[in-house]
Amino acid sequence: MAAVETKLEGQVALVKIDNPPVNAAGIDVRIGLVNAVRELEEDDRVKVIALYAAGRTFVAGADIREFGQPPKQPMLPEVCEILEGSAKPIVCVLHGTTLGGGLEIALSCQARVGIKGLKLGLPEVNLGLLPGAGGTQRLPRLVEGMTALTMITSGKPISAEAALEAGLLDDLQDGDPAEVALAAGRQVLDSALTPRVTAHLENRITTNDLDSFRAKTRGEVAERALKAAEASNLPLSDGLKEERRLFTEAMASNAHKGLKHAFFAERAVSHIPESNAEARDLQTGGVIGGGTMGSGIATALLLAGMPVTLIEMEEDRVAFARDTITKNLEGAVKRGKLNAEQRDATLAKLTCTTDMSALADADVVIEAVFESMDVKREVFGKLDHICKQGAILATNTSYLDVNEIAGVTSRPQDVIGLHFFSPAHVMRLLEVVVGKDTAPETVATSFKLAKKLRKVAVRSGVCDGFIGNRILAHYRKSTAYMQLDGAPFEQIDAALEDFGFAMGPFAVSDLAGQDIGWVTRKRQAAFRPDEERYVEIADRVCEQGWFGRKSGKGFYIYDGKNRSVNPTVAEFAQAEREAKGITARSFTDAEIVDRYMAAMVSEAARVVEDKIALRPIDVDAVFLFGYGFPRHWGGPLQYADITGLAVIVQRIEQYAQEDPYYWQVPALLRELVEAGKTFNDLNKEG
Ligand code: 3H9
Repeated sequence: MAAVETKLEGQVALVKIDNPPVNAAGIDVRIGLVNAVRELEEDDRVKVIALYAAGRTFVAGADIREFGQPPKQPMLPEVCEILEGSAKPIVCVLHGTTLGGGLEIALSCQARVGIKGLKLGLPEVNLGLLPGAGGTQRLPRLVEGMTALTMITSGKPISAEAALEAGLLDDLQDGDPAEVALAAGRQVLDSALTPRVTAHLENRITTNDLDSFRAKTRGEVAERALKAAEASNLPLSDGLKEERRLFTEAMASNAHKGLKHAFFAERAVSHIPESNAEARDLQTGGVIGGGTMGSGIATALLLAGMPVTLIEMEEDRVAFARDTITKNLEGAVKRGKLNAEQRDATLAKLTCTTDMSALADADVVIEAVFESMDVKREVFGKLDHICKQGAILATNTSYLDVNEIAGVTSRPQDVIGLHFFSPAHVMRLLEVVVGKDTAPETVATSFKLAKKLRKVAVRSGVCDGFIGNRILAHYRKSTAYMQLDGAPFEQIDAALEDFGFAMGPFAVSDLAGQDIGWVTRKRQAAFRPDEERYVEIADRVCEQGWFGRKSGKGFYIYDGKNRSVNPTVAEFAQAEREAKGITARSFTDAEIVDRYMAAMVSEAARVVEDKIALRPIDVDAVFLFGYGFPRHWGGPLQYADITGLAVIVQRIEQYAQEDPYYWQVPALLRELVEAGKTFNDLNKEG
């Protein structure tokens, strides 16, 4: 099958792009388009060219997999110039998601017809880039400056209706792309559609537009995109040159490397060994436990259109759960995800009861009760008796042994961990924890469920904390060590927020509630190795009843929306230093980030080494979608690749001079450095 095919219908030449899955403008499409236009220009029978695409969408952009590879001619900017310079008018019919290079192709044609449901956008900034095939120069010649600047710098798509109103589309139709293309070609022949060459139109970005965008545009990526758009004031050929220069600069940036990796991470995680197993159809859901987590999970299932039965122990807890879910759905109305009618219809699908036998017909039951093995064992023993055969029995535990939980049932093949992140109806990550006896069908069904819930599912093996919390438990200690050694906690938070985390680790503890970590530390005390350093500052804080936001005080003091540093924390730190004979020293912000990241990368490498995660990119996805990891770094192991693995090893070895127990170079990291490989090489292998 050729990526581009031509067919004559009288004087209209239909040119079809067919490059599944998303018709990306890879080399075959580019060559095909150039050849088609060249041949049709010579064909006297043809008066109009109508360009469209097969499948679910018109071209969704340049082929991202080609980025970073040696360039293949013709490049997309040249293809666009050839389309724009065509001796015969080209009308382009757009459907699905016409994005990036796809929209740039359309901008270079002489007329554009949309098909209802179409979305159009220039999402290049989401990849750390800017439109690089004339988008920053041609779009402002077709639409008003403010619209063009918004699309170029935000990356957000607009609807077909908005595009029609803005003048980006000449017409909007309903129907099959091939039929609409033929009709559009005939409209051009009949002069019902007037072709225009975008290059001949005036740029519509004004000085005022630029001033207002300069005032609000933040960050290297958007600023670079704005600069390119500004060049549309120049003659088109000069503007295109400036766009190319800035695009090349963006391509070499770390932000692009990280963001491209994040794009692929979201998709790569669905490639699992169980992909070919038959996934069951899940129509109805059950949730046990109506606390924040259970109610959030129930909300997520309801928002995916599933009827849900929620079980709580006491009647007042049942009422609380229903109330929480109602509030969650109200939030969805406020965010524009539901209207009032849909909210009511969704709530009508919820049953809250104390009677566990109501779960008998559920296709999937997710347990979200108190984190205690005894409680979980009891719940799963009951589920084994109540639930129908073939139902998925899932635990939302965040660290307990899924194999032990499965072991109390007569059907461990149907038991799996589905670890949601709070708030469960908002956070995108779902860790799918596969036990030793979990059947491939159960795994495949869980991934299908995640898709229905619009979550990013990542496959994890069984270990304490699975992928995310295991790594978190390790690197979180590095912040306590730095705090004891002299770095004020607010400096640590600020340095990491500056690096790109939405919140520093101490602010996160305050938000989550410090009592949770305190309970865990007490539980672990008996098993803590003698060589391990232990920092007591957080315990002192908890002993005062200062658990964070919910008690008005923690590391910070909270006053409505404002927070200030709790000065007593520094006193606790100093007292512990004096007791342990430690002299406080200062840390630079860069050192704080280096240590924190080295600790995170160490445990992440061990998680890959232990085969808890399938690939390094799975760990990256966990952190991007569940832990607020800065997207422009692409995840902890992509950060390690960008920084250089040898540099990370060298840092760990340097820190190990003061604490050889905590700072150990993982074997995998050392092997990669010795072999001159990166984590991304492992992604390609696996
Ligand atoms: C650009 O255009 C630069 C130009 O300005 C200048 C050039 C000089 N390339 O998301 P899905 C794959 S930058 C290659 O699951 P959906 C994807 O990896 C580009 N592959 O489907 C996945 O593969 P797999 C600007 C691509 O229906 C499969 O297609 N454009 C590309 O949920 C299915 O994808 C963008 O940034 C691509 N461009 O969503 C648009 N796109 O099955 C990026 C997708 O092996 N794409 N794949 O894992 C999207 O936003 C979504 O894919 C889309 C479909 C909305 C189109």
